[in-house]
Amino acid sequence: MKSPVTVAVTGAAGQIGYSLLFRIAAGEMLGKDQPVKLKLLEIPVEGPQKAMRGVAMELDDCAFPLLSSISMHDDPNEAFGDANWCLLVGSKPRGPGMERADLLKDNGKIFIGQGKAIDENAADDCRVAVVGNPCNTNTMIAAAHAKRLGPERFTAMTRLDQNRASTQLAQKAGVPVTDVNDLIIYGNHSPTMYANFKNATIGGKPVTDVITDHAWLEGEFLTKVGKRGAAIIEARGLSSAASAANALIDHVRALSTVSDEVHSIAVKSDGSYGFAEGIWASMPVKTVAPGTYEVVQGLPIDEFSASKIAVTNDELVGERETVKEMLG
Ligand code: NAX
Repeated sequence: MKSPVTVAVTGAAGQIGYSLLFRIAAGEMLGKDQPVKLKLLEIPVEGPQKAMRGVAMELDDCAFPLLSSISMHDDPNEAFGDANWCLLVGSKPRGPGMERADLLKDNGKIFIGQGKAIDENAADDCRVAVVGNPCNTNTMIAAAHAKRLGPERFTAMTRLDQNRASTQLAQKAGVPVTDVNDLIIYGNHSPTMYANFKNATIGGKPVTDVITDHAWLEGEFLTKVGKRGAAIIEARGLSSAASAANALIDHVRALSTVSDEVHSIAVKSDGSYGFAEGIWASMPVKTVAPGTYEVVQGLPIDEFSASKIAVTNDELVGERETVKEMLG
């Protein structure tokens, strides 16, 4: 039996947490032979703390063979202690009438504290994946407050956008989603993201050869993917939860598994693909060692793609400007 991997999850009483924790405990994220210790974090308020205790009771009631232990916390320093993976799901939702800038600043404060707590307490090999929005910029803030762990350990999730876009292409082409490859999200996890269909393939052929309605690709497809989160809220009355949890499972599994598969992760930009250096932007990455990625270089970017990347880059640069006093 392998020794357990410690996974800390914030926002454990939230709706993504409720879809995520059971799948981690069932071995779907780190493997069916990999025991896990779960460390759950919630805000120090009785309602969420009580709800978290309920989730832990249900985890107990599943008798998962791979779940070695569960602990519950209201202090990030304890929750992140010895963690090999920190999954930062919890953050404050945008309230009615709240400006995006206020959300950035409010949530930024959470990620200053969590970045420091991870850096001071987590295991040496710790990897961090951020889901809580605005996730790209929250990741930048957390990484800015980590001195021991390098910025390459901090990633933000755009896998849900990749999964959404791949399915839209498959449905339009009338093929199974497994026929769609190399669909990569560029930029921010926001409606400005660019789902780069130009380099993607369907059944090994360029998407633009299979789907000849190019106006749909350049228009409705991109808008649909960018606004899918809002469409889910409209339909369900709640934001995406099971699909977000599923995407985080995919994100961590892809990042833990060495392969030639190219996947979308928001990472610290080194200037590749026209992104400003130092922002966290989604790009094509390949996993070269467990937990370690490389940005895939040299993929062709035509004028249309460059113009889309410029828009999402500008938004990310603007977000960095809004939170600049939080970057240490
Ligand atoms: P919920 O509001 O259901 O749950 C969030 C939980 O986080 C709450 O229980 C809250 O008490 C807790 N929390 C807040 N601040 C915390 C802190 N400082 N430490 C620990 N816990 C804290 O939201 P849920 O639907 O689970 O969504 C969580 C986050 O994911 C939101 O920010 C949401 O915007 C974001 N999303 C990101 C997606 C992505 O693709 N990157 C897609 C889905 C989702 O919208």
